[in-house]
Amino acid sequence: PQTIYLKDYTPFGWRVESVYLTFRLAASATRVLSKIRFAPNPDAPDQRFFLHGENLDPISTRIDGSETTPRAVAGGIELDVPDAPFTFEAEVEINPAANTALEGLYMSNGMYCTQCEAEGFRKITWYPDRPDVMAPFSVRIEGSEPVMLSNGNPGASGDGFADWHDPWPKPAYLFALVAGDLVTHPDSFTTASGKQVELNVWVRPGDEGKCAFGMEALKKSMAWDEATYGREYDLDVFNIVAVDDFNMGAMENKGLNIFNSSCVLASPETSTDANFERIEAIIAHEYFHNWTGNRITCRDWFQLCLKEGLTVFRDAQFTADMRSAPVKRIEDVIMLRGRQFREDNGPLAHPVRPDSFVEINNFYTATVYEKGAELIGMLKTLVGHDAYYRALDLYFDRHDGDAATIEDWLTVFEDATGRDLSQFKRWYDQAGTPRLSVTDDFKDGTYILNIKQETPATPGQTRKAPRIIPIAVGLLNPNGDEVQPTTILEMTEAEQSFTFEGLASKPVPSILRDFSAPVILEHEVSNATRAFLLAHDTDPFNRWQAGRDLALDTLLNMIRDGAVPGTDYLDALHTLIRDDTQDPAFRALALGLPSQDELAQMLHDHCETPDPQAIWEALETLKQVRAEAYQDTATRLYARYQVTEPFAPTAEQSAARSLANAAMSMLNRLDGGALAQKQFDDADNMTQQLAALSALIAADKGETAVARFYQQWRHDRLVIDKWFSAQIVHARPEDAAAIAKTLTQHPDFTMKNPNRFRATLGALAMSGAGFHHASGDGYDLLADWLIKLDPLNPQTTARMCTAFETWKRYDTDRQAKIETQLHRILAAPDLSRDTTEMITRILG
Ligand code: HT7
Ligand code: ZN
Repeated sequence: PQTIYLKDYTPFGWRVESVYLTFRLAASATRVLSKIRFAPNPDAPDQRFFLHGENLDPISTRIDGSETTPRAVAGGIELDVPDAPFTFEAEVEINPAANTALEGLYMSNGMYCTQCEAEGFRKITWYPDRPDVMAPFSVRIEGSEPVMLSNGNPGASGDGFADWHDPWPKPAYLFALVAGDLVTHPDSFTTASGKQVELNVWVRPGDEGKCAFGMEALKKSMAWDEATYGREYDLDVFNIVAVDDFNMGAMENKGLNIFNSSCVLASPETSTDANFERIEAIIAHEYFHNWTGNRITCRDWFQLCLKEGLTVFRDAQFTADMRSAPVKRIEDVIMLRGRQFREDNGPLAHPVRPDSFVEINNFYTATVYEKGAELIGMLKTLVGHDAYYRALDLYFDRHDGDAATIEDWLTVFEDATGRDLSQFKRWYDQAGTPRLSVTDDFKDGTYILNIKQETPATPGQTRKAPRIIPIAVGLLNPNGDEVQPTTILEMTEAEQSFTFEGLASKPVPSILRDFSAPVILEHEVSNATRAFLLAHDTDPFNRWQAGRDLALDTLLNMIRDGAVPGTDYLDALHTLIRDDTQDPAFRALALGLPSQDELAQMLHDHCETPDPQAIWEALETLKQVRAEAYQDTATRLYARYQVTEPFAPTAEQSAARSLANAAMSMLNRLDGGALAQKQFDDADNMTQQLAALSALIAADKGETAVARFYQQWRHDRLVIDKWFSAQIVHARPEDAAAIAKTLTQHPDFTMKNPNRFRATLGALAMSGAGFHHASGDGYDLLADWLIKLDPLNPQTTARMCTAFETWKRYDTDRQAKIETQLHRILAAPDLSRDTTEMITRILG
């Protein structure tokens, strides 16, 4: 397969002035008629006329009304065209019913829907399917579907047709069409300038009761973007549609966002608190793309982080404002370390702005999204709050309607602030997670922090230049008072010292507050100091981090030599969780433990070979020891944090439930499952029900609850996804692969639905010691199913190959077993470009 390089970018030879599309819908033979006005692009080096197209049945092609025969070339067609503006017309036939890849126009449960990002539009009709070609689209949909939607504002509609016009020039990846038997949950929003916008959440009949939360989230997002960034909505309608079969979470198509139903449908009975929080964030994310992605889009796919990093940053700001900022930050860092650090330290490491790819779908990664968002956060820290919003105003003013680049973005910041950001740009170009090692000195009232930065080699990049790193630091004196409030140290050298003067005694440093940079901090700190920081730090993130470091230290000692958990950790955590003046959500997070994968990564970082079974056992032992040590506290917390008011998906109620459920899972280890069974029996919401089910499965007492849960929810696909994954994730390691295998034979298992596939095989891949069981059964089963899924859905297959990305961490036996599976997948006949690229990179 061909590799595409950023350095080879050239603009398209033609501008598109207008696009008229007619869809004659038929499940297995949809006709797409296009009429596109092209004019020469004076900025392009040549006027070669190439249009993308894949799996299209050509019916006719005309230039300025005359029939013409295109030349078929790789990935599309070429035509001889006039060297002046002209009209291109084509008719093609496509087969949505046969489209299992879920890219382009496809059917989901009898509903027509599209997914065009990144390169799906070329499966709909001939077109310059690249993000720097922007045009206004007019669409006519002809068919008998009760509801027929496209981008922009509605035009005429009547028996068998509906017209849509989107006045805002957009790239083809933002095109969307939905048609089917849908019902709406309607509402409206009045923008700051007084414009009425009609809002709809469209769902299948029966799901009407699960739309209200999403609609509220949408209205909050619209108001927040006006208040925070001064960005108003720009069409008369905003439609959201829920679709069951979808490769990712949601898609920001102009005026017609399409959502994986798991990311929009919500009700207390069927959704957990975590689901509610995620849905609110994803609705906000897609809505915010209207300005950061749609009005200003990307020049080419190498610039993907321009829209994704910024939009993730914006949605995190939104969640922090709607809920608790420290809790959101801690959750995000847990996720960043679990997914992005893992990626950055393995064979799939790539820069936030990659410089080459084979299949762009493989670059919708934690690095582009989450690390991309961290870069925006660092920029904001470096330039300050006011300058950040000044720069954003300039960005919107200067680039509205553009397909922009990271250079454009950084130039805006340079122009708005006068800062030179050339060193900051390395964050976009260099892969790998920097490691900061810190030592300190104190003499005559002067405290010195010596910091070294180093970034390990990553594929294709052996040498790394030092980056500018904003390191937020505060100092506490030994009685717990803050003697130096948070200050930002700007590290620019490979090694640098920072001095604080006039101190009465040696302070305790609190370094990297609020996780001010996506780095690994290495600093020798005693457990007594960690306990001190857990009790006294004024920065909530670093308080949590101190507790996490204590837990890591305890666990690593247990894994390495079977040490018993020390009292430093147990006592410090106990003091915190007993303190009812502390936010219950914070206490629940402090009770959380590092994942099996994070521990494996830590051991690997210390040049030790992780044993997945030993990691699992250490975690189990620590959970048991904590349960025994905290029994009375857990009993009290469980009673104290029962929510007695009717269920509401608020941060406050969610915090109480998470602490009560953490207490329940401790007590579950001591009472033979009695409390969990009672909670399961009494639950009137999914948060309580699923927590109880998970606890029962983990205690090997889940048989009845598993059967009852299925009976209760067998008609709800999204709840049954939870049923599939809970049985695998909470299984004992030696059982996980066999249970997953049995579940793949369940009548409700289907590999055509990505949610169900992920709930089963994805759950296995995330099950730590279950997936990595020494038998190799987990590897074998996953490989079997990836081979089966690839011909149907390459995008989802390729993404799930990341389960194997950590293979070089493990012992030679496991490595050999995984390598065998990787070669088996690679040898599958007609393996997709997506999966071939992933496996090849993983093999290294
Ligand atoms: N911009 C979207 C990314 C995307 C996608 C979404 C659904 C299915 C396939 C997709 N390929 C790329 C989602 C987002 O970041 O908002
Ligand atoms: Zn996005």
